[in-house]
Amino acid sequence: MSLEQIKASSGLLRGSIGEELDDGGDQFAKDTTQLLKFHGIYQQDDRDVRRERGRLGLGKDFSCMVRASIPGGALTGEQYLVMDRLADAVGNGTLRITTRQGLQYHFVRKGDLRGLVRALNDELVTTLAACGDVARNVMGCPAPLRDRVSAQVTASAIELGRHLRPQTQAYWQLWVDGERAASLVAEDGDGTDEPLYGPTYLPRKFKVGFAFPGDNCVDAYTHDIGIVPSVAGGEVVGYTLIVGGGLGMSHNKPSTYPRLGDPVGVVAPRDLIATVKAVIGIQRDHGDREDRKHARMKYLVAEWGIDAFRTELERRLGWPLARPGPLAWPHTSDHLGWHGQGDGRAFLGLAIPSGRIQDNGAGYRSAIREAVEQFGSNVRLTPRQDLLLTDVAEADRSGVEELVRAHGVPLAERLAPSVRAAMACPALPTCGLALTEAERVMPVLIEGFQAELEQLGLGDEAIHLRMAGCPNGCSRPYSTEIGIVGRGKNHYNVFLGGDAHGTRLNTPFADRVAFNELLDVLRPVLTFYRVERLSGERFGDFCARIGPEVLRIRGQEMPQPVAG
Ligand code: SRM
Ligand code: SF4
Repeated sequence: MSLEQIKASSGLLRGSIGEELDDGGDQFAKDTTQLLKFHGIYQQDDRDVRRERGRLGLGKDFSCMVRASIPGGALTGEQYLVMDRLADAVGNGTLRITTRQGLQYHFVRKGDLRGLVRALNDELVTTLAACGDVARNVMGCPAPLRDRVSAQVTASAIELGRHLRPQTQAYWQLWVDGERAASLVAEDGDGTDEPLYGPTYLPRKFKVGFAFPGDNCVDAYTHDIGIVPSVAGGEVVGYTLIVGGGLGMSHNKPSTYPRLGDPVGVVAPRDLIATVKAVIGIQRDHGDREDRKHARMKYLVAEWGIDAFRTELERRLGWPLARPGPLAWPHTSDHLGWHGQGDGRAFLGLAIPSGRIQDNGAGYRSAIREAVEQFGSNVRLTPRQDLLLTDVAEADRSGVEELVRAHGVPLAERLAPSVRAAMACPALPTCGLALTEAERVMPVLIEGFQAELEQLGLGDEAIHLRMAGCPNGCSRPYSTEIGIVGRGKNHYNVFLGGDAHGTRLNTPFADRVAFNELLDVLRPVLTFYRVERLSGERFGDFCARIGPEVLRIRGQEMPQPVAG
């Protein structure tokens, strides 16, 4: 069956999930795995042991990745502690912060799924629509500032997320014994149909994120809909909608490509939800349902052009959209370190390597858990896979710092800027699409990269590097200064020239570079940059100004530093 047929015949995402949960086996049928995604669950297998098990005539070692959808990445301390405890009960003892402010459990056995999803729902944390052909977790700038604008942006992200959630009863019946958690009851229906999505949901995944005015930490141009508030008199007076972003592509398939969205119009706060739904309606009705490699809304926007897209949107809305003005991003922030919240309390942003919360070397898991337990902090997850301990009383600052240090967790100011900016996707051994490693080799890569920078006298420069195990781009490697993208076993393509504010895509620079030659490829360009950059020019801007051809030739002409 095609995925469209699977969705259509599933009875609003029910299929045979219930029967298969009870069948005592270790895996789900192929069609069921497609439906499970809408419930936040991916069937995977441990790729580290695939070959050996095959040699022994054993089947794959199946388990599941379970993704919680957390609007704006905001969790109460109590919710976080339950999620932390569950990581001991199921999976591999880690929690993985995602690039969309979700939290993932890996290696969850089929028999543990019901207990895990129910326990999350007991804490009002849902996995519904964390994956699948629906609007996913609505992102939002995580800084917990207590001014009116921040409060409006966070509240809008949460409210919009509720309106976009699927209405199906299947989720509640399968996982939560038919009872719908009170705060999660969807806004727009009774659960017996899908007024927004229809029975076949969307042609493909759909992503929405709210930036904070002037701060593009959510990478607003990479979403199907990026939402940028405009502020006057200390409050949000409108939202610019950017439509048609998306990063996934396939090597050797030029018809697939990363794309940054285009601003389509400005709407008043009261019209935001209707307008977002109207955009989703366009993708639902016109998105490609034949070819999943061509099904994201970015292709619709690219092929229609933004003017035709706006015309259709205005037709559906019945009113003209105000034209967008220029957007400025003066201070895109990683939100790490100490910051005041504006309410007499403070938050501490901790850099979590590749978002993996674990006790391995440094005690990230213990430090965060104990800080929440002892100081009553709440938690925010950031779009860069980091974590903020929020609502810390001024008097507790030194206590929190001591605790974090005692677990060997470095404070952000002790990390080099490039190290704290680095991101990698999970890749091997869990991701079924990975062509090669990412998260597991990032520590070696970023340490070597930082050593190169220091040798060149660039150690204090914030040069943003993101790595992905395949071209799907889950760590958003194309909207940053250096993208390292899996090409094949142990080989990567290198992209250069994006900017640190996510407003420009990078472009291909080198193909099929072996992992241990990546620094050899970057070193000449970094040397060229050191010698010829303009005053204050960032690395990505330099690479974009010079262009890949000249970078390649001139980089090779540069005298290289002598080791030692
Ligand atoms: Fe992703 C598929 C992990 C953010 C583009 N992504 C996957 C799967 C589920 C693999 C699969 O389909 O079998 C990965 C699971 C790996 C694992 O073991 O955990 C996976 N994606 C992730 C996460 C966990 C990466 C991370 O380092 O945090 C992120 C989860 C976010 C969340 O909480 O929802 C994640 N994925 C992204 C992003 C970034 C973003 O959304 O800001 C992108 C690029 C933006 C975009 O969507 O265009 C992204 N993931 C993809 C794609 C390519 C989509 C496309 O349009 O071509 C796939 C493959 C697919 O959908 O067919 C994919
Ligand atoms: Fe998997 Fe590729 Fe996404 Fe990495 S970028 S998590 S390898 S799909």
